Amino acid sequence: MIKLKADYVITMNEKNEVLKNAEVLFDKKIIDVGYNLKGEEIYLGKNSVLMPALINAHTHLEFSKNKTLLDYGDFITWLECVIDKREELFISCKGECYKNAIEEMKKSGVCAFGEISSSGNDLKYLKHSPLKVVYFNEIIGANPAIVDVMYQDFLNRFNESKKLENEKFKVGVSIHSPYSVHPILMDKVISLAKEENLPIQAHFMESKAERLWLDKGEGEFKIFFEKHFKNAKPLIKPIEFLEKFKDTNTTFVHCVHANDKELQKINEIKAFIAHCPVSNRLLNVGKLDLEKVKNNHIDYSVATDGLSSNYSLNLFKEIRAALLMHTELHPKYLAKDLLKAVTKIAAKELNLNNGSLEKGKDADLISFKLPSEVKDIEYLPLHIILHTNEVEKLYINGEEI
Ligand code: MCF
Ligand code: FE
Repeated sequence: MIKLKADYVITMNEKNEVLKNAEVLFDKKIIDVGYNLKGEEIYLGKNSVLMPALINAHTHLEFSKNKTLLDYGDFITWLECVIDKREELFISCKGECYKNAIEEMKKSGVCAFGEISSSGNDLKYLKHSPLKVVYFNEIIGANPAIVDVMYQDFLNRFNESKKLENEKFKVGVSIHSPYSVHPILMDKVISLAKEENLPIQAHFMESKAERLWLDKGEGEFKIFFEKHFKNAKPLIKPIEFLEKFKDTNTTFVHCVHANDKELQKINEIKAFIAHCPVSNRLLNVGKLDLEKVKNNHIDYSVATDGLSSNYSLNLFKEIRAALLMHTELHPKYLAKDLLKAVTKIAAKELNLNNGSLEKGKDADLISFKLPSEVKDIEYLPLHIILHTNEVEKLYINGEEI
């Protein structure tokens, strides 16, 4: 059993309590949070913060070798570039490359991440990850002629990953997007997820081009599809796409160009949004309307996406980018939401039993120090986001990593 004491304890409990000079008692699970708990305490020091460890809900570690290879600034140009360089990037990302990616997340206090796997190449490198992994096997393929082949390939990867499930490695499924997956494949994969109660992720309404293509069959995607496939037509209406995920645990990634009806639908089916602000900026697709997301009562996480569309996997840097980008929101309140986004909400998206310091939750926690005292506790989240890049301690299932 370990008892830690910190100047500030952020619980993320139902009441969203922040406790001053409080203690957290845990073994593999959180046993208690409060004052005068039993056992010998470790005091974390002046201006110390203890909080749930962070969760990076959406990444693509397969692309971790990318630094300067891909073209940023326009979504379709980036996509063409990814198609072109995908193999090269995958082949060159081996042990050290995955290790570095995980290390960067770990240093920033990440205890768990959602990995979108399109090839299965990453499996052997992630099965012994020191961080918890939710491994989303991705399905992609819009051509009806190869639906069966694509599904079989998906199933093979899925079954391989299933064999490795344990306390720290869980499996999910990912439907790449409404423009790139045939509805037959969507249905097959969603029904599998329902049977096995698996979390789902899907990229949705990331670019203006996607909006135009799905609404009208026009725009840059028309040119893109004419180049790659013959007679391509949009395969599904965005609302129909969303409806397919009713009664599942689904996270829609990006949603920058989702309209009011779609946001209402996302709320109605109790789905989540994963917000990737740096990725959105670099691919120059616009900015998620967080005010609308909030007004529609949708819970959102913040994630880095992969190094395919980011320069870093540090999750503190990512939420700082969000804080600076969303100028329409008061920084004090936005900061509060952002900390919740990378802990409690991300845990829900990934079906994990962590993300808050409450009795019975997994003991996944981080500690670090602020440069000086925060008098008004209302400003604590803001100062944490402004002043933290790396953490001092990271515990996963009660073990210091
Ligand atoms: O989230 C970003 C941008 N939107 C879509 N896809 C990806 C992102 N980063 C990597 N990807 C992957 C995706 O999973 O790129 C491929 C898919 O495997 C695009 S389609 C060749
Ligand atoms: Fe992504």
